[in-house]
Amino acid sequence: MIKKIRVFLACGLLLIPLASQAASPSMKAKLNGKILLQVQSRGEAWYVNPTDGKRYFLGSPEMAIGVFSRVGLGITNSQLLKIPLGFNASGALFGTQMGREIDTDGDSIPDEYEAALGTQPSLADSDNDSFNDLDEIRAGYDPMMSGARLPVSDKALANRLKGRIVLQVESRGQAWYINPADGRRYYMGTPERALAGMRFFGLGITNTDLAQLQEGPGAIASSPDLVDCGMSDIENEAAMQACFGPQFRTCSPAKVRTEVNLAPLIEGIIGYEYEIVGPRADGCEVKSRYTSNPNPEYLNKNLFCRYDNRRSFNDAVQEVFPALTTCSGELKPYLTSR
Ligand SMILES: [Ca+2]
Ligand SMILES: [Ca+2]
Repeated sequence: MIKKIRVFLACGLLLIPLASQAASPSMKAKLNGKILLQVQSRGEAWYVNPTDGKRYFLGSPEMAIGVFSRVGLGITNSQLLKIPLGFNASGALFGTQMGREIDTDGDSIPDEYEAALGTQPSLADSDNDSFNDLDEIRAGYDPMMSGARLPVSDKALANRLKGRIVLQVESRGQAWYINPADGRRYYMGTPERALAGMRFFGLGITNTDLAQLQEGPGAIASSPDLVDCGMSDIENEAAMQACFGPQFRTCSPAKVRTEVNLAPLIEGIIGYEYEIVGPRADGCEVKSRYTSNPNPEYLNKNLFCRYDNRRSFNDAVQEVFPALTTCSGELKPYLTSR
């Protein structure tokens, strides 16, 4: 085998593939944060997650929403407002298909989009200042506060998030795509708008180039029957049996929050949330994140772990922490480096 390769090298026959291999790190960097369409196949869409350089299969628009919730970075509403909004060439809000979506107040912002923007779905002029919501947003005014301007754009923040998917954690986790080309945010929180985004932002890619990127894990299935178990002490077996424990045994969608008061050692509260994603070959996948932490760097970052759901949740967690060998996600390096 080695001999064969040497013969090829000597003949210069490998020059072309070698050249493309040598170019691959920069090609990979260029693809970070992009949405790709497999032109030599049936136009399947992929998203290249800039944090790990892996490609994530978007499949259907519904699946795309599930991928976004896996790879997305949580963002507060006040941060989100500092990233300028993207519009269609016509000046309409990106991805809207008026006439095909419910727009109760007829202000050209569909009801669902109003929820993401924080405006009133039943009032075309949410703050009653005689200017309608869309005109205010386009002119840089706050549609919810008469006379107030929208926050000034934070260029550094927008640049840092270029190519990322961000999730409105203070709302319903809606996804926005920060377009690497213009640093603006484009709403992709519904299947219709995810499809519009895949069509608009999708770049054609050959199967050979696509194959150079490692494939990431699949989407998180959206779970309308997610059970919210509220606040519980996860170390207390009796308390856990009320709601989250049985859901974990069967690996059914549920979430639970837990809180630890750090006083009197230091002032502060650690809040942590667990959300069951679904069954995997080697156990039950659970997504978790800090809901409060004195160190803001830990907030809004996800950790995905496989737990042994033949055991109690507390035992399963004890087994996985602190080595986190069955875990991945943005929070992992923060928890394993010290
Ligand atoms: Ca509306
Ligand atoms: Ca108004």
